[in-house]
Amino acid sequence: MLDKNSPVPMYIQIEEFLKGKIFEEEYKIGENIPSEREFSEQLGVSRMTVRHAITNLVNSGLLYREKGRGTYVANPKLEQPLSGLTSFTEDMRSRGYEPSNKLIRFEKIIPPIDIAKALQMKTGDEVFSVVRIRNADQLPMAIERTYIPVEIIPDLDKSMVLGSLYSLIEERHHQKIGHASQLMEAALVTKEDSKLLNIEQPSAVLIIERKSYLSTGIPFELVRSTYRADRYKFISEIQR
Ligand code: 16G
Repeated sequence: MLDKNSPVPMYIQIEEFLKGKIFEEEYKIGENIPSEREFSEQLGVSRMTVRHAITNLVNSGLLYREKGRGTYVANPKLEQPLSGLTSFTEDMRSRGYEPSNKLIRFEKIIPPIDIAKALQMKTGDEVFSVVRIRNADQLPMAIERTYIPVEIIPDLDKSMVLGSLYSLIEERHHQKIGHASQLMEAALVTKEDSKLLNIEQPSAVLIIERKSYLSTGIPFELVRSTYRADRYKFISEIQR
């Protein structure tokens, strides 16, 4: 199966061998693959070579590593359109995943000056500072750090942010969500976020900062989201 005399490097042969097992579904989505040690014994190559092959497949999104647990076959990355102003809950439901949130922080604070400015608030006005891990079918997809002016939802409490913020605004508060501006950048996951997202360091993440406005033109949220780059692709339609 592996040809030590071939000019094709051993790690590439192992990559092809593993890809074959994944495409033939011998290793199924979400399943643990054998350890580096097991492969190196089975294939008669060094662990370094096996690690090289596995790392390449992790980088290309076919496999992912979970801290202290092993390597798994990844779901194909989720394709997230960059066009509509949709919520996480809507995005996941439309794809057949069950969204859930883990609340990491919920505080009422006086925001740092840059946040107050972005949200067009007066000095001394308070915001809710909310940190949530957003899961799809129990798997962490992103961390969202959200600032919401207290004035927008004065009675906001912990239990409410365990559900959808957008439906709270639209259905309970009968406010219309209008538009948003977004910026996206690549980064390496921080130590804190690697724990929250259950990924290794170093791993790539995508950061999206969204400022959203009610249809009245008043900003109602400033959100910094950290998405797992091994779970997401962002897509958009463009025209000439
Ligand atoms: C999305 C939004 C975020 C918004 C959240 C509301 C991006 C980059 N971010 O994740 O700004 O707060 O949805 O979701 O898309 P929810 O209604 O499920 O709480």
